[in-house]
Amino acid sequence: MIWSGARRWRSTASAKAGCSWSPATTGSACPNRWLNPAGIADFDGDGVLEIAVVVTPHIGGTLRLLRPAGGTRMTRVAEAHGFSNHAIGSRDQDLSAVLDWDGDGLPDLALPDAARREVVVVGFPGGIIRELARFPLTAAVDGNFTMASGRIRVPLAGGGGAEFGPDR
Ligand SMILES: [Ca+2]
Ligand SMILES: [Ca+2]
Repeated sequence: MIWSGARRWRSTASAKAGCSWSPATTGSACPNRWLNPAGIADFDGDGVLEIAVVVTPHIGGTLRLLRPAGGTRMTRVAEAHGFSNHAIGSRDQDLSAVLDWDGDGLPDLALPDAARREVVVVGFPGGIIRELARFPLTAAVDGNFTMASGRIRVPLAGGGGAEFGPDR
């Protein structure tokens, strides 16, 4: 099962150890640690769904792969710095896409870098974040990613757009 941008997982809580995970609430054990979900899939192929989120996407966001550990608890599987999937003041929160970029049968994740001037595609084989591709953009990402015919469409500031797809 793969889907992205699952808004019901929105939370103001950090998923780091010691902080509670509180979907769809504004209360948090760790204030000012907002995170934005990027995708939900069995990213490492172990039969269990993981949740990819970007923690603090406005201030040097960290991509974090989390696995439900019962109740409201989450286990951190992996993380990498340098990502952002939300711009301050924007209503668009789906700046990411889940697809099997490298054709290995495992879902991969495309999302902007911290400056939202590049699209980065990462995979999670073995629970380790691995960069698969990186595409510089002519302008900043300015809206939700969409998928069409297996390719990612990215709106850019100024009204343009970019499109990416795996070369297979
Ligand atoms: Ca899994
Ligand atoms: Ca893959």
